[in-house]
Amino acid sequence: MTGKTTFQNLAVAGAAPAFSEPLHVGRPNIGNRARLMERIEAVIDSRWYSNNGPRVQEFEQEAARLLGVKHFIAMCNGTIALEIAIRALGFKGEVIVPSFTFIATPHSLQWQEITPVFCDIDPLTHNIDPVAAEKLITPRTTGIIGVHVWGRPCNITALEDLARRRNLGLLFDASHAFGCSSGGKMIGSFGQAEVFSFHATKFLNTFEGGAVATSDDDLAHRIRLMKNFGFAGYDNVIYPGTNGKMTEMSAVMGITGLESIGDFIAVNRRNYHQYAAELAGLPGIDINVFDESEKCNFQYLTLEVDESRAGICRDDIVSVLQAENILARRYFYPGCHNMEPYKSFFPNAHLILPETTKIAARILVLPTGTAVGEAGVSTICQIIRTAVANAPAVRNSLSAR
Ligand code: T4K
Repeated sequence: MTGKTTFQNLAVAGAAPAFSEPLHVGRPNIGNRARLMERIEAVIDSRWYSNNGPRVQEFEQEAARLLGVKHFIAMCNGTIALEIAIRALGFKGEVIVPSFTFIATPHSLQWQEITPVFCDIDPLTHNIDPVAAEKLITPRTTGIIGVHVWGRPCNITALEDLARRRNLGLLFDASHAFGCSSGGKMIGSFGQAEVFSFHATKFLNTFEGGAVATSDDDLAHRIRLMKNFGFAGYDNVIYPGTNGKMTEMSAVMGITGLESIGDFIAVNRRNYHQYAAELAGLPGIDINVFDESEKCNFQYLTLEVDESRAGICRDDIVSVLQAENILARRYFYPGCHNMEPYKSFFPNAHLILPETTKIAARILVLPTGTAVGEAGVSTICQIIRTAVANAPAVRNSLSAR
C-alpha cells in the first residue's frame, strides 16, 4: 500500500495507485499451509490421484457430517455438479432460474437443451422471488433452481411449498453458501439436492471443485454413477455418465480448508463489520446485511450504490477503485438474460425482470477474506468516501479520459 487515499489517479497521469499490487476480489483462502503441504506430499507419494480415492472419501465424510446430510458427492467443479444434479433429477422442458446469478446456473440447463426461464428477484435478498416464480410455471416446467446469492438463503419455505403444490423438482445452487444456515439448519439439506462450488474464489476451495449434497439415497446413487461414466463396478457400465470426479489433490485442499472454516469466517466477519462501520452514513452506499442469528460465511462483501442518493453511479466508483489497483467487481452484471444465447432467445426478458435490472446496475463487490488487512479495508473505505464527496469532479475526470 502507498497510503494515498484520493481519486487523483483519474486526473494525474502516472500517479502511484493506493495499492502497489492489485487487490482482487476472490483471493483464495488457504488454511494451514504446513498441513496442506504435508498432505500434498502424502498424495504424491501414495500414487493414488483420482477415482474416488481415500482423500476424496474423507472430504465427503467430513463435509456430510458438517452439513448434516446423508450424501455429499464431491466433483471436479460446481458447473458439472449442477449439470449432473439437473440430469439426475430428471429436469427437462423448462426450469425456472434467477437471471441474477453466475452464468453457470442457466448454462448447466441450456447445455442439456433444457430452457432456463428467467425469474425476477426479491430486491432485499437478491434471491429468486417465489411469487414471480409461480407466475412463470407452464405445462413444460419441471423444476425450479434457487440460488443462495452471496450466501444469503433463498426463501426456502416458500419455494418448497411452491414445488410441492405444483409438483416440481427443487434444486438449490448453493455455490456461495457453504458454511451458512437457514432456520438453524445447514444449507445443503434443503430441496431435493443442493450444489456447491469449491472454485478457488469460494469460501471453501479445492482449487477447482464442487459437490452435490442430498439425503435422498436413490438420487445419490444415480449421481455417483453419472459422475463416474456410469460404472457400477469393474467392466460394468449400467448408465450413461460423464467424468465429474474430484482429484485427491483437490480433496486435500478441501480437508485442510474445512479445518480452518472458523478462522475464515472470523476474518470475513471482521472485515464485514469494519466496512459497515467505516461506510456507515454514506448516502446511497448501502452494505448488504446478513442475518447474523444464522451461520454466515461473509464471503461476498457487497455494496448497493443508489446513484440518486450517492450522486455517483456504481460504475464510476468501480473506475475510481480500479485506478487505485482495487479490482472491485460488478457481479452479476448485466444479468444472465443479457448474455448469449439468452439475449437472442429472450430479447424481451428485461420486461419481467425489473428488480434484477435495478440490482445488477447497483451491486459492487469489494475485496475481503484473508488477503485484506484492516489497513486495506480502511483505505478502500476512505477512497469510496472521497469519491462520493467529490462526485462531480470524479464524473468530469472520467468523462475527460
Ligand atoms: N453457480 C454460482 C452461483 C457461481 O457463483 C458459480 C461460480 C458457479 C455456479 C459455478 O461453479 P464452478 O464451476 O466455477 O465451480 C468467478 C469464478 O470463476 C466462478 O467460480 C464464480 N462462480 C464466479 C462468481 O466468480 P470470474 O469470471 O469472476 O473469474 P475471474 O477469473 O475473473 O476471477 C475472479 C476473481 O478472483 C479475480 O479478482 C481474481 C481472483 N482469483 C481468481 C482465481 C481463479 C484469484 O485471486 N485466484 C485465483 O486462483 O468467475
